[in-house]
Amino acid sequence: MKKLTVQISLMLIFSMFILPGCTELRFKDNTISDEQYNTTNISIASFNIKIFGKTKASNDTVMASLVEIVSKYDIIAIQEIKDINQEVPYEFLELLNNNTTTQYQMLLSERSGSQDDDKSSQEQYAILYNPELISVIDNGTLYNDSVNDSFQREPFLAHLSVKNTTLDFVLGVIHTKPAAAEEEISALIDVFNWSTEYYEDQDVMIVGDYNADCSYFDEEDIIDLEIGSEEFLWAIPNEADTNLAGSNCTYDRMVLTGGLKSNFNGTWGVDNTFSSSSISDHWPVWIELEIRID
Ligand SMILES: [Ca+2]
Ligand SMILES: [Ca+2]
Ligand SMILES: [Ca+2]
Ligand SMILES: [Ca+2]
Repeated sequence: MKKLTVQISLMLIFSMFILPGCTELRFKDNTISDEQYNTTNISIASFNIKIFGKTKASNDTVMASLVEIVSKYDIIAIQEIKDINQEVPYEFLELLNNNTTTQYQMLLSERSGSQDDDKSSQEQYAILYNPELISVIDNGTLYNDSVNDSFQREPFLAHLSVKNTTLDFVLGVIHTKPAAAEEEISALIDVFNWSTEYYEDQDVMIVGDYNADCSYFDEEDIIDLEIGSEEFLWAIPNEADTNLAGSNCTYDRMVLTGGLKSNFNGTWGVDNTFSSSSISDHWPVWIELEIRID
């Protein structure tokens, strides 16, 4: 025991003297590992485009801004599509692809809010993605909320894979009811559990407008939730301001579990490059995943 202590002490003293050398060695190690394991980065965003319906779609200035914003990302999950005829998402996709080199593809949900008491506030979710980087394993489905009726707008979930890598994962998107944010955020654990089972994949991320702050939710309570445990990574931290209003509210979140936690390279952001509330009352939030190439 004593011998070990002496050895450790000597190692500590020794390492103090060689510290500058160590830094250089570590740099060399990193260079070698970069050569051995090439990685690719993808960006994933979530955007509540406030009341995205016919009126907004007829505003050319707003639509041009939306094209510019959305085209920054490899994958973007959109909430609050409100068009009873379900035409707006297709119109937007066409406009997007007419104005960008990336030819995005879209996964579109049914109108969410299937239970009778939810039908007054139905919305569609859309996942736009760059098919050069992403392939679709499952086109997606609304979470079956008929048993517990936990959600006003049940989440939409799709199974995706990142091309040239071994990563496949479930991407879910939710827009919670503000007045029930606490109950709905808490119930997301059921959606995570269902997803891992249904898609046979531990790697699940649920993004969206959680309404997870300010008057709707006390973000200090996250730690008390099952999805606040160490199994889950809340990539958009409590200090992030995701609403255009003067208040500092972290409504929009991206919560990751499984292997995705180690794919998240720590880079996240709030795209607060616009200040016009005619675009939305939310800014997009985004993260970067770093994935080893096969
Ligand atoms: Ca429901
Ligand atoms: Ca997986
Ligand atoms: Ca906050
Ligand atoms: Ca704000």
